[in-house]
Amino acid sequence: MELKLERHPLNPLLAPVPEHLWENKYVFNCAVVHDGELFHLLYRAQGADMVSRIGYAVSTDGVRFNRFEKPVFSPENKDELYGVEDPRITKLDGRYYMLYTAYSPKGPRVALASTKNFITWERYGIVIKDEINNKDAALFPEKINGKYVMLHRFEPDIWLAFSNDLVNWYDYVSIAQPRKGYWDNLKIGAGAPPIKTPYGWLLLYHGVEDAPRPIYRLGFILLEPNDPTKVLKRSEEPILEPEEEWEVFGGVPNVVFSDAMVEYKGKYYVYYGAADNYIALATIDVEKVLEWCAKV
Ligand code: BMA
Repeated sequence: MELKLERHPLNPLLAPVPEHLWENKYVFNCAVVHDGELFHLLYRAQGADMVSRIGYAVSTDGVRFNRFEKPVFSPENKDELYGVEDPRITKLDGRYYMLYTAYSPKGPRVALASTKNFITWERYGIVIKDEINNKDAALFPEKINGKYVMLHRFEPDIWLAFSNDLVNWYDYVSIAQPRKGYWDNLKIGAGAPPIKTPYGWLLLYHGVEDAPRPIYRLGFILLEPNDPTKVLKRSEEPILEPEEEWEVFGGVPNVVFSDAMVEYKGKYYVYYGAADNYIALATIDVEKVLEWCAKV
């Protein structure tokens, strides 16, 4: 049985705001956490200057969001000259840690910041130090075998790295690669931070198909609970692909791209950027996903 996400009828949930210079062109890839009461959504936005900043919106139901007028996280140094992109948030030791892409003339690289309130931040700078393009980074929500674990992406594979302090990372290892003849034949990257299930770590990821206009789709990967370098299962078919007009046409056409999956009321809520232009929501029953995980 292959899994499919269902789009929420109120999509797209967030669109650019014409009156806000920093977000009047595109709003898209977002991190979302649910703290037991509220959904906190941090999203990438671009305005007239095409620099990416991060906006904040909050919601009680995960669907209707109240947005802040000003960005809560903006470029602050030369490593972020072109923008701060694609946040992914994980709660660890009572704080929210955000991995994001710091984009500059040196290319895209992985940086870390943390917060307790989504408005004031502590910054730790670039954490994957190599002078190679890197992005699509996400932290596991707990230590595995005594170490913090991060997903990241040296093109075209999904990689892991390990750390004792969240700032210094080592033991980079490729764990999943593009598949010839499949919808993810060009490059792949982590989506949301992984969610623990009885069957292993459930990782939402994006796969890109080599086409004149590359197509971004979503799928699941299941990783071994105590050794997340091992892939147990991977979606044969995409769980979501660009179909709606606002997914097929926009800032970058043919893109569904997610940084966030939240478990809420028996469903996984997957928030995604559509055509690098809008923010949308698709859901799936947790039970269905667990059935899929169980059949390894
Ligand atoms: C990727 C990232 C994403 C973006 C996607 C499609 O490389 O930069 O931020 O959504 O391309 O343009």
